[in-house]
Amino acid sequence: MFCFQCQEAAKGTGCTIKGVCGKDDKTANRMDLLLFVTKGIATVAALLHNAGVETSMQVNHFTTDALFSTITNANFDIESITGRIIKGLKLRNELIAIAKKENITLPIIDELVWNGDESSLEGKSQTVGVLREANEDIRSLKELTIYGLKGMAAYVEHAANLGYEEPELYRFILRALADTLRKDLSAEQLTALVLETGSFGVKAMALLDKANTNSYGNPEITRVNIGVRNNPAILISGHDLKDMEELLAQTEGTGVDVYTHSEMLPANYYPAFKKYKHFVGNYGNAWWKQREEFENFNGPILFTTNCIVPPLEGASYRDRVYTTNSTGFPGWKHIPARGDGKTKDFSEIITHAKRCAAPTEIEHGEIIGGFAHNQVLALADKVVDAVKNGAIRKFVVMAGCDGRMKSRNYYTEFAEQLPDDCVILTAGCAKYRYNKLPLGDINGIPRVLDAGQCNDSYSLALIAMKLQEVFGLEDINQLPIVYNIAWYEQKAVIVLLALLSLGVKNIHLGPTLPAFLSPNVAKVLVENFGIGTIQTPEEDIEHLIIA
Ligand code: FSO
Ligand code: SF4
Repeated sequence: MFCFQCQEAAKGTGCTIKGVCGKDDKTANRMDLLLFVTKGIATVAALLHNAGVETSMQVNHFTTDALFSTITNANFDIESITGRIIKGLKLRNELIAIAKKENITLPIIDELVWNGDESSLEGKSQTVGVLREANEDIRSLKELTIYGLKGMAAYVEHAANLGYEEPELYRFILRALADTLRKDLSAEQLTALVLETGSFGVKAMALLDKANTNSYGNPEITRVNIGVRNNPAILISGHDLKDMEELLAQTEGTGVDVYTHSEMLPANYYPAFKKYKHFVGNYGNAWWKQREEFENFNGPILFTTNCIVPPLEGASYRDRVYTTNSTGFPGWKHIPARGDGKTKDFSEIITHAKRCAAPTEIEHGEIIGGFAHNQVLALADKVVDAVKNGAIRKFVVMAGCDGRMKSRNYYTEFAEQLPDDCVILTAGCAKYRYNKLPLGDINGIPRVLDAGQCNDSYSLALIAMKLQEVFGLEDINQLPIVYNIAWYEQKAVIVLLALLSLGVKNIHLGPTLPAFLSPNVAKVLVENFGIGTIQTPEEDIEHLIIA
């Protein structure tokens, strides 16, 4: 195996024996093979599209699901990855048959020729990894594109689950994926593809924002309970709001409470979910603390997306975790997709919850959030006044992910040491590093404004654009906003590429730069976009805020 897609890549270069995330080598290779098959599908689909031939929704959905299921910490279940490969080969062959009928000449590439049966999957999977591309700069640009596409696929899938789909997004994903197989693209052309991926990332986040807010209302200022009640309960993790809605509806009146976990915390901010009296609040922290927190939760846990941490051998919660969508874990029960026009069936989890004790309290109190674009813009006058009269010196965008590396204490220390006249704008699970600190407010504006999930970084970009307009600035970089972003997995990659495509410069990225950036590609990002990494909190505050 060779995998270097996330921030935890072993030794800062890549995992080769077993993933730091817990992914074993066979599963990692099998994921490479799934991407190999998916790239074949994308190649034929893109050629069909060029010839004006439509492809089915099945192609779109297969592709986004394949990309999503290979995101870090989403799926550890080799069987479910294998099932996707077999389904993918069938789909690819159907597309090839259509292309032949249309007299479209297909390239002679392994991705379209190989037709392995199940016995050959393992051998083949060892030969199709990212190191197949020998040129490290070309590899870097292609993988940067693919990781951006994985993040985008996640957002597109969530929007689709709410009934919001845009053909141009699917077409782009397929075309870009096909382009990563081409041998004739130069480094310059691939750099352009990376940036184009970022601009489609903006569109994907905008679509998901529309899907979420049209379905559930605009997030609003909310005090979220982090304590517990005495009823048995279900903990829902991940990002999928459609699952959240259906779980709340199906648990209503059953005596089973619902709590959010990690990236699902922002579900508390949506008006449509507030009507449920059994929706208690949020339990626990960012994804990487789940081993301890799940022990204490006592009831069943539902993963709607990443981040899963493989449980320890003797973990008491092993038999009370459920997955759905692109997630999977060997031995855990998987809740099947909803049939057309039907809801998912969560009855087994609800019955399971009734057998369990109520959660053990691990924290008490409230946290505040709900500062997505609509809410912040409703406070725009107050915010603009505070900037004009000097009460707010700077905004620091600290969106992104949290992770288990010790070096991430930096973000807590940075937040603690930030001068009192600075406000943190956040989104994603990065917030758990500082959202429970007593950072106070500035004239009633909390010093940590949480917009929501990582995809709600879109809100932060909208807020910046609005402020640019209000202050009459020509360039978004003239705003008193600095960017100190923490990344972990591929959804943060699409957020980063989206910000770059919007013209945001001088983003600081930590705790380390991606292993998949070759020195030359990193140099291009530094020279053209001023991308930097982090130093100490003291040095960075001096450099970003004070200087
Ligand atoms: Fe976190 Fe995991 Fe949102 Fe990611 S829970 S790390 S960027 O999946 O998705 O912030
Ligand atoms: Fe390693 Fe990250 Fe890949 Fe897991 S996802 S194998 S930790 S690089």
